[in-house]
Amino acid sequence: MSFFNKNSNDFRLRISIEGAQNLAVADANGLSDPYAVLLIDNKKYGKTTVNKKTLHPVWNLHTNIPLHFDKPHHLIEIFVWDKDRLRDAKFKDIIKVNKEVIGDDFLGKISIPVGQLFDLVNPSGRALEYDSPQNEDVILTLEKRNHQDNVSGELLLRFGIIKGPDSGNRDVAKFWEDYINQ
Ligand SMILES: [Ca+2]
Repeated sequence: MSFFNKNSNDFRLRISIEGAQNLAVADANGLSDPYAVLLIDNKKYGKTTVNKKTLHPVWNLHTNIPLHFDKPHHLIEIFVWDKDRLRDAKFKDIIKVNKEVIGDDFLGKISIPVGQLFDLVNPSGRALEYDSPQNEDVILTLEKRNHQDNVSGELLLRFGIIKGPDSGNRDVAKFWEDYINQ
């Protein structure tokens, strides 16, 4: 039997938003200025830089998320947006445009229940260490919020567990199983 001291676990979930490909066109120049935002249970955990004038951004944003048994995470969401450069517009132009134009354009999202995360890399759903040789990039199709959204393309991610100095020899897969089934 294995039972962790639930007050002293020291595992983190590392999520890398590597980039995206074949994104929708949001701007008149036939390109977009994409960036992505990582949310977990509606809390913002990371935001990439804006890649200007491309449909194939490379971001490489790495975020390490502490995993605590007393505050389990449930839903990972990544939103992709097109940045619109308001700063370059003159004030008289800004007051002319309507709200629809001012807001950044939605380019797609993905939602992953935390308990199903490792199903994406592993048929067994068994958790892997981030640097494990068995770990690999995951390509996920971007989804719409509603049928009017102009969405295309895929998001490139890598994720895995990283062990902190206090995690000792504890098994990553067993830790994750306990974490999601608590
Ligand atoms: Ca733009």
